[in-house]
Amino acid sequence: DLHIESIKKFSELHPKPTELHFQYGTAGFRTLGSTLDSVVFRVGLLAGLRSKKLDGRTIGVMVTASHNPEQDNGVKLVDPRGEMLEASWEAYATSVANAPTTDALIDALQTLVQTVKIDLSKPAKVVYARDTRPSGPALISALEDGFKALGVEARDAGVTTTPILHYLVKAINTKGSKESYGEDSEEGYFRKLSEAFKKLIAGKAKPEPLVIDCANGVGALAAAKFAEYLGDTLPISLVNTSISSPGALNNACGADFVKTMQRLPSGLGDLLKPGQRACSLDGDADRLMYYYLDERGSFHMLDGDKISTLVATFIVDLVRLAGLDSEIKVGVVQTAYANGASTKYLAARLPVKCVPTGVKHLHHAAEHYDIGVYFEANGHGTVLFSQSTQDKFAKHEPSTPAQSTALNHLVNLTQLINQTVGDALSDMLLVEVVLAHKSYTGIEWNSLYADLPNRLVKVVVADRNAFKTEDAERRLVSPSGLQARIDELVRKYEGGRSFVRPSGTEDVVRVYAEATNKTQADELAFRVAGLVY
Ligand code: 16G
Ligand code: ZN
Repeated sequence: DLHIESIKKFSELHPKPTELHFQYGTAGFRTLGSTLDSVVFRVGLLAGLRSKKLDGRTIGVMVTASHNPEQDNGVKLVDPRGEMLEASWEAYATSVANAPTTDALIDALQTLVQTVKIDLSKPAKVVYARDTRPSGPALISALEDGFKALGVEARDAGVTTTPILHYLVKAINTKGSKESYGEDSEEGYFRKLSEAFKKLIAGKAKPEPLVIDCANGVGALAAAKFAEYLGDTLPISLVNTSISSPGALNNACGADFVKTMQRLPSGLGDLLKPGQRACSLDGDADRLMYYYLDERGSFHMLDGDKISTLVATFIVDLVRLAGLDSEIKVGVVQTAYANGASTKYLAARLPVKCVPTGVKHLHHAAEHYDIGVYFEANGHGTVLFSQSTQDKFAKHEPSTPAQSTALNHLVNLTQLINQTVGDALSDMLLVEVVLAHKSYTGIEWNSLYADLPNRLVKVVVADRNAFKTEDAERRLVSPSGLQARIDELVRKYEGGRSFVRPSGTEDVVRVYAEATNKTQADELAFRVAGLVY
């Protein structure tokens, strides 16, 4: 049964704040950490039920608010293969989180059990972790109360990155099978990735040190541990590692700051020599931004689109060199935020698809390719190798030494890349591999194509739900008439492109614009914002 008495007892300790409404969105539940106690407790119950529904396979729970300010927190569920929670459960999660009282909570849970036909006699297993936020420990206790209330067998993965938690979920669920994803521990993750990295860069010139901005978050802990496994194969220097200084997390640093402000994070100014590459992680280490300063001290950003083009073209070349290009097709997935110049560069070389914002959309679209490369411009992304592609790698008999080398590289890439979700540390090693193979500095990488100047603004509106989009968020269907007025404006700008979409994580509408020069891009963005307001 549902352990109703025990759920009631624990639920009384975690009452829902009456005035608040919570929504399981693109990033799970995310808001002020101090308001999330009841939500996280209930997510503990949900995770247990999700596991029972999936025959006792292990579900992941991550407590993080990623790049958000330190006072925010959040919680999301990870499905057994290390992927985002299945979309249909987002609505169940929302209704369970919003049940106003303990009795209403019991009702919501019972409805869920009946609707999706959960066999309550099945075991429930969960693995959970948190980032470094000060509100984390208390929220973890609430989560554990949820586990106790339902009798969940729970494993505490401690303080770790979001992508490592995703890795653990997949490793636990594939343990002992022929699809084993690796040892189910943080050490297993570091060992797997560092071994693949060492094979991939064997014989390549040793790069100059890489400076990593850890956003004063959990990435600092993971990167420091990783450094021990990487040894001198990749000299790194960590900055913004103050995980316990109040207010430091994501403050003027980290991947989101760099992408949004298009400038150097604090703490790096004096460290970088001209041309030396550096990168920023975000608060839970699932986003990555590269950049460098040129001789004149100007900042150049290498964002998710630049990573995507670098990686996709490298993989296409390897597939061809391995003699597999007639059997294995590489494709790229982007969102409307991808810089128009990146789309043009990629589309001249391989299939490119545009999907709505949010990792789950990109991930699912990438699964349709033999090898699917997906990155959001904000630096979140990964590469997926389909099972049949991996089988082809295993069976293929190379006919020349060059083919054999390329094939080995591809196999090692499947080990280096965290295929469950975007992973800043794994992506960073991937970028380093490509740069080493191509003997590129950041400057050569950046010169593959020139970004179109662009501008992103947010607009506070009375009701963002009034904004509905189509064509992968590139066009508005409502409010009616607005898209036609945007089109009319865009036509006046050379190389102009603009779109408007409601945010999935903030109560605002976002306006993106690009044009052939910066002034025009800014002006277009503000004029479109003027139409929205
Ligand atoms: C979340 C998404 C990210 C997306 C962003 C857009 C996940 C894990 N994260 O952070 O992919 O780019 O939301 O935010 O799906 P927005 O809807 O507020 O623009
Ligand atoms: Zn993140």
